[in-house]
Amino acid sequence: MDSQMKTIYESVIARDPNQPEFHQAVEEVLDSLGPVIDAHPEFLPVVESMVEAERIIQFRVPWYDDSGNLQVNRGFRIQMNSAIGPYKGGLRFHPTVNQSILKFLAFEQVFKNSLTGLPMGGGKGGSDFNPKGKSDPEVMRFCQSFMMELWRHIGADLDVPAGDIGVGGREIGYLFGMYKKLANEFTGVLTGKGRSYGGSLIRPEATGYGLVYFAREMLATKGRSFEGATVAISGSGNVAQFACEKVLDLGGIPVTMSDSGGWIHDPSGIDREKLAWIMDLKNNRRGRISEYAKNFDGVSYSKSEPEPALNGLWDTDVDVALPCATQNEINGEEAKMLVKNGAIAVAEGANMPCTPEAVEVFLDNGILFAPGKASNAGGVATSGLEMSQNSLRLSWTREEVDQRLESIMVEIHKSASETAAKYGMPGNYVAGANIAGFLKVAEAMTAQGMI
Ligand code: NDP
Ligand code: 2IT
Repeated sequence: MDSQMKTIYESVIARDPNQPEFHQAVEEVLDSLGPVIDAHPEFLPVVESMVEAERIIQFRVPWYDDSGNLQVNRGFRIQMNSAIGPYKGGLRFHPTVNQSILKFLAFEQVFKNSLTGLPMGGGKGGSDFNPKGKSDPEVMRFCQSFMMELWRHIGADLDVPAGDIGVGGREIGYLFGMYKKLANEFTGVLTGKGRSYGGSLIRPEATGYGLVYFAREMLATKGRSFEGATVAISGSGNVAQFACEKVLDLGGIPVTMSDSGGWIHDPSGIDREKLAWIMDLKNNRRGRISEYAKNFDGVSYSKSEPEPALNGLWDTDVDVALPCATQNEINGEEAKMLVKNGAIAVAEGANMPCTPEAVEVFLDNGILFAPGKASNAGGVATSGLEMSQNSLRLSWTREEVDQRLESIMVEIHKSASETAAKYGMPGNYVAGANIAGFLKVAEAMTAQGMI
């Protein structure tokens, strides 16, 4: 890392020594920015400022469970950067949620949203609430209590949350209903809404579809495609499901999926019928992926270790890997397994699923590697399209939204690869995405007087 960047990195650690995920996300970006600051020394103060959130909101979320007991969770919203548009980014409900994880996600979101070319700043929020095993009324009461505080901090022109881990259509519906009641207005304050109340077609599919569009562009630079390619996918939630669907559309063969309990390997391929079964299992029955191995022949199921990493999923013989579960799920050793097994490309569907060691292994071994802030940007990009439709008070067709999504992903690929080449790191999508995302925000912050 460049010495000026190192000084900034050390000050970030000194300010918040107990935020390892945030440090990791900052380090990855600062590692890329040295050459930009050499070319634009005037942007050094921008870097110093960007690593500090504009505003952090933390609040108590009390709610009553079905047995009448009071439960108390913690809610957050990190408003990271509003230089190029209203704060925008998802809400995560997962027991591991804390300020470090949400700051890392909000920081990534700033660069990702800039890359989409749409006017969106970066934010993230959520709670340590665990939706698993909760009844619908419990989830509803929690969401209503969460919004009872959050509503005063958000707005269609101020901060527009959406889904992330543990927050899907059901939660967005409950959150939107409560916002509408409290604010006494119907606006596009959340994205990922249901179709009947202002949601965009393709938003549920967008992150997974966009990921595969991006990976397709990356593979094409080496004359490769998804046709006949074997694909390892982790996760079995929103991003994983629609990544799987688009891989099938493009002629690929998905062979793995996972959840926090373990992972399945289906050597004959997860076809459309099996994928529909997984979608029903996960979205309606809220069951475990282990059931897949009981339901279909020739499938192996392995339990995960307590940690998301080191669970063996990545030691499969595949051409492409699409990690779509959570942060730090592929470590250096697992990256080496993918290299050994002949993988040609890794594209991040999740946010920061590859550790810095894993990324180094991919780059050193000439594996095509797409960082999440570029390859999973299709979700938030389509959220941006939902905001546009809400402002226009009309809705576009599936085809129109999908075409816009696809062209945004093609543009992000182009911008990341051209920027990497311009700064002397051809093929390095990490550097390309960080630099391209940074430059737009840096110009806007400078023009606005660095406030
Ligand atoms: P979902 O909640 O729909 O699915 C998450 C999946 O990952 C589930 O299968 C879940 O298993 C698994 N998972 C979550 N945490 C862990 C863990 N600690 N260890 C092992 N497995 C885990 O979330 P999404 O699909 O929306 O999000 C997945 C990733 O994609 C996240 O990193 C998110 O930030 C990122 N992302 C999401 C976008 C979106 O539009 N939704 C946009 C861009 C990025 P289980 O059900 O057992 O918990
Ligand atoms: O990480 C992400 O980009 C998301 N969870 C989607 C955010 C959004 O506002 O659609």
